[in-house]
Amino acid sequence: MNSGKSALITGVTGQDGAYLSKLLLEKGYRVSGVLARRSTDTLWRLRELGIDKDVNLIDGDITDISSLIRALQISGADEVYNLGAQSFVGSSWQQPVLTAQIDGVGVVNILEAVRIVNPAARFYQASTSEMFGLIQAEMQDEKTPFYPRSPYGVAKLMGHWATVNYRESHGMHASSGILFNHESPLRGIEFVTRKVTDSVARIKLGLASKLHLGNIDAKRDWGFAGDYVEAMWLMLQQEVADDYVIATGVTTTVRDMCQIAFSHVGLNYHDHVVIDEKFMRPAEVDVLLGNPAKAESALGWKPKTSLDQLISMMVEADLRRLRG
Ligand code: GDR
Repeated sequence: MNSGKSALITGVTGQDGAYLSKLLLEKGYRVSGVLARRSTDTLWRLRELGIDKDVNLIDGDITDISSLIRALQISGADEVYNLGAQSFVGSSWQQPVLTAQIDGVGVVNILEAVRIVNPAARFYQASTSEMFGLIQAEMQDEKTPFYPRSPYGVAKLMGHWATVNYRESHGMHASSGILFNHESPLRGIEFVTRKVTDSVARIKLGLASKLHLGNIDAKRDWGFAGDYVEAMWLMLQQEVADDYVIATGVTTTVRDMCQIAFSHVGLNYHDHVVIDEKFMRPAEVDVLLGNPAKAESALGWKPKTSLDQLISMMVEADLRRLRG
């Protein structure tokens, strides 16, 4: 089934890029991805989903506008999904300028490239609940004021407002998805859920005994990345571009998430988790809880996967990988 549509994804080798590529391929899109050659085995996620041969990879980088213009010309994209980012909050204190260049100025680069090459293309920006940071309302929605708490959150806020501004200044179909934490078996190992599920599998198999974590009292609204990429696509199918919070409406401490993961294999997290100052952040986002009501009423989108199901899926995948 060929939809005749073409999509370009930055960050195509990341967790969301891989799931979104799969979704769009299933919908009959031609899918191209901007491949930033920064790291080694960058294609493992596309390989795990069995689509590494189906995505057209174009060398480029979000910090290089000329490469984005070229990628837009080659792909002939009608839909552009900007998922490329320095996405680890913790690293943003060590690399604040690079984070600003990729997550802030990079968004202006791609918006400008779209405006020059094909201003009628629809644009999605990966915004984040980290923009709420020090929360200004118990439950955060599209109207909640922002208060970022990390160089990452600050840079993402620039990208968010740039997206709104291109919509309002140039009439572009540019939408910003304010996604709360979303996880999967394809999550990078540096993020807390995957760090926990990988450790749980290692401990269960006798390959490790301790898990060092930072602030386990932090609370997050965790959903499944596979559900969240559907919301991205839905945003670009609307007649009018807009901004949407994508979340589950449930918040859980890192501690309780650990408990779910360890108990899935019959272990007690108390016996294995060690608190390590090294993983504490200079400024923390203590609690996030999103209200996805607008996404439900306007997009017909609802999360389908509970945290229990998500963590079980991740622990099982890590057990399989380590056994294999
Ligand atoms: P986050 O995700 O910063 O919310 O951003 P992460 O999983 O890194 O942290 C979640 C919370 O867990 C606490 N924590 C630890 N975190 C990590 N990574 N490692 C630890 O050992 C650890 N111990 C405790 C953190 O302090 C934090 O409170 C993610 C990223 O994917 C962003 O790119 C995205 O924008 C947001 O989610 C939505």
